[in-house]
Amino acid sequence: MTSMSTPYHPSTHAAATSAVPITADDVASYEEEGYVIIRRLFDPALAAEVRERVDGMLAGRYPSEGFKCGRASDQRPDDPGRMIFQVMPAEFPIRDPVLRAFAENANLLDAARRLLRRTDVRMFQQQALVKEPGAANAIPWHQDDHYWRTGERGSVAVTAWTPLLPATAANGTMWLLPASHRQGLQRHGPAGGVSLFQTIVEPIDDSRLVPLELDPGDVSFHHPLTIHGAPPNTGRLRRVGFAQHYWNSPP
Ligand SMILES: O=C(O)CCC(=O)C(=O)O
Repeated sequence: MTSMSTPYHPSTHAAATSAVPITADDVASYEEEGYVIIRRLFDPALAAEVRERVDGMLAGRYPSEGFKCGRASDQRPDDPGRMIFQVMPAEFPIRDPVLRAFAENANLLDAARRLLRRTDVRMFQQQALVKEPGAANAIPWHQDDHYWRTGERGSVAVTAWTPLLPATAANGTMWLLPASHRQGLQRHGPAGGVSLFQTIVEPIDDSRLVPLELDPGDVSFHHPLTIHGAPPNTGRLRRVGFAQHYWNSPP
């Protein structure tokens, strides 16, 4: 989930060759279910490097100029987004070298291109969302296209979500509603107070929700109309989620 901001223009458009090929079954599953999980799409050591930068920026160990860094939403003292911490580039090219390199990761880009069945796809935004244990840090049910409107723009998009630490149902991982991308764009409204985070207004069928129990290196790709969100972190371990968003649109 991100609001729209300056799109990213990569300096290189590497013709990616994937070490983990996306199969025709993966593409079919993505199109049918609105998401697909690819295990070990990249080296978990890379997730550790990215996490060091995210945590380091939040703690002030690395420069965070050019990023939105801190509380994900802080519109008022009762904003539910205050207990979620984010690192999100506000300028492109991304200033941090590790996050910039991750934005250009060939396996992720290649997977996004294959799932969208086109080659003119590029990353336009990335966002780390950190949820500490025991805080009221749910991310409300939403569709990314509520923020992006790619459907109205006639473009295609996909979100790659990966945990930088093991993500489980207990520690507030993301949950998805399979096949919900077929139901069109839902009405969104305020989520329990004044916040940048919005939620789907109508009740959703929570009996069919699927938790993304993933390890670093695993990636879930979801469609911009797939309903998703995340309950609070009620576990003992931190949850560090990292999303990269890809599309084919001109700025
Ligand atoms: O990190 C999360 O739990 C939510 C992220 C999200 O909404 C997204 O990547 O589209």
